[in-house]
Amino acid sequence: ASAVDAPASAVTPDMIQRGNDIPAHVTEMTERQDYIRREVMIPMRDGVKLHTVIIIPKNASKSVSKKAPKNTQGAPILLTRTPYNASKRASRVPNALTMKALLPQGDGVFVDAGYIRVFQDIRGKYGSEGDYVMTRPPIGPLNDSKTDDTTDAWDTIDWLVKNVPESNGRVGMTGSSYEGWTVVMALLNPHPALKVASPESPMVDGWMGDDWFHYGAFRQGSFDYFTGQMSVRGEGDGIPRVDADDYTNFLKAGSAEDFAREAGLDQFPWWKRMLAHPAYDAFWQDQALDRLITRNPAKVPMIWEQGLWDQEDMWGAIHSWLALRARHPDVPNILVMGPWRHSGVNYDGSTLGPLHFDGDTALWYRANVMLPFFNQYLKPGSPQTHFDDAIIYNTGENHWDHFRNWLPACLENCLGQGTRLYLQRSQGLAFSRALPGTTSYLSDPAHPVPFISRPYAFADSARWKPWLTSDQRFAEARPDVLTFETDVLTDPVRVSGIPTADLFAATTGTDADWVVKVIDVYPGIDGDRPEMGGYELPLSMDIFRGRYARSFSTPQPIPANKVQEYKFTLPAINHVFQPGHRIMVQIQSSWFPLYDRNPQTYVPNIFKAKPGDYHSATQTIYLGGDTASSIYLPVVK
Ligand code: PG9
Repeated sequence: ASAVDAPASAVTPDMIQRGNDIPAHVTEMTERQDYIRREVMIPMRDGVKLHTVIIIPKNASKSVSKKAPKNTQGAPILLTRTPYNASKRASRVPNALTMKALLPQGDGVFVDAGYIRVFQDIRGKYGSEGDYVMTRPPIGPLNDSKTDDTTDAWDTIDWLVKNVPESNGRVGMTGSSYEGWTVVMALLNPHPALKVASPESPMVDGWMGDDWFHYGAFRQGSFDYFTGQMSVRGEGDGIPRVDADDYTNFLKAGSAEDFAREAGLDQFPWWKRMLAHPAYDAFWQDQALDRLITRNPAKVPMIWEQGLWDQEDMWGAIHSWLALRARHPDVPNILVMGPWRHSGVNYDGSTLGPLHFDGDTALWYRANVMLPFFNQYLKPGSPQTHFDDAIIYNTGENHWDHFRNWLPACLENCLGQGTRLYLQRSQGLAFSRALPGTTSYLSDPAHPVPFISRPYAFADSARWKPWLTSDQRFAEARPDVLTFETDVLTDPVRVSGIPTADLFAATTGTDADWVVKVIDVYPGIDGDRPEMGGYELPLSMDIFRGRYARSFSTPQPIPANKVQEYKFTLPAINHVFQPGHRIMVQIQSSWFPLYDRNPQTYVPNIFKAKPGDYHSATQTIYLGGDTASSIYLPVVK
């Protein structure tokens, strides 16, 4: 008999499909998880509600027992306020069984220590209500509303300590980059329950050296960030490209504004504000948090953290730490710099690019510094910590250094501290004063120097993250990059601090960019790691837009063919150049497409430079005599 012939079987009552297939309560799925997840909308003082995800270890609720001694009741809260999707931040492995798998790698030590973890979407992003303003300035001249991320942090902490019964009423804040910025904002007027904070690579001054500009040179990778962040409340897309190589895409477009216009960025109020403020005017000064944090310093103990190869926010942590220490030495204030890329503190810190470190340096820091420091203020009865005020990885000897009074000379300004390493004739570099002379190169904006070997796309995060460690031999090979190097070192040269570039230079143009790099050149042959033979490892590099040599707020044309001094600090280093290595300095006038091209003819606003404004210029670096170009290296005797 075929199936068609099969006699119909009788319908029994259990086969009837009625009612709701979604049960009123489902408990089984979460029963095996070792945490409880709550999603709440926390009301702010103006009625706007912010979406907040609270992850509570199940044993935290058990600790809230009447029988437990009072000071052990409840768990502390670790809070991160984010523009990057609180739900996603709190679900590394979606629906994980364990809180450790659920939360980001960096949270592991806090999970083990029984913390409650909270992620909140900032105003206007993802699940939160309200309007979004890019790194919304504090209430004041640039923000005439009654709320900012200081009040939002306050209201959130107030709600959490009153409405999370498993909490012990104590809150710590952490977060990297934009999330680090939210920590600094909370510190401008902290809620009394905020007991400790760690701004990690915080975005602090977008003009001087964090995400948007470095000393006035604009970072063009920002454009994809703008569309990603501001085209929708959730996650937007980057900008579509014509070519696989962003060198080609940006060169063909023209000025940064030309690229932005083609990409439709005119629609974004934030870009319009930026376009109108290329110089360090009140728009940037009044939102630079390293200036604001000293006005009303929180007494909250804090650890400022950043990477030694932090490709996004190199400025914020160290400058805030320095400013606070100078004006308010009584505020507990530690600086930690590890051998990390941007936000690398929260991942595996065993390697970066070609470099191998002494174990997982990031985990070491989280477990041995950050957690005990947070415990001290958040878990009553925890041991007191006794950390030095600067804990900096030594990238030449591969270990941590602990300093009691790091950068003593930097209380007001680090400019010009250290031993002068002079640029010499015939590409030499030495601590002795150079013979007078000059050396020149032709800088052509039609053929700018790439910042990384081509082809490169900003979307390629695997290359972006470690790019500050990339071998500089590709640049040395170009005729428009000047290279100076010492003899092979016979003794170690220990450096610790903030180098200063001090160039005496002339240009045939009326504006110019100056890129200066301090590089460790490895011995030519490395038997153990052949790929490191002759490697040119950058330790400290930056770019300076020449029009700002006299004033950051009021740019001026450079007088053509006249020698001028350009003096600016470079990112901090803590390194030993080993015997057999050489110290190298490279100088060039473009770093493309990371930084927009300087037309080399003075125009009021470089964003608006026209094709006819871009001209080749001969750049001449002066050596020796009264105009001896040098690098101030923070050499430790
Ligand atoms: N560096 C990123 C950023 C911070 C603040 C503003 C814009 C970008 C970040 O990693 O969050």
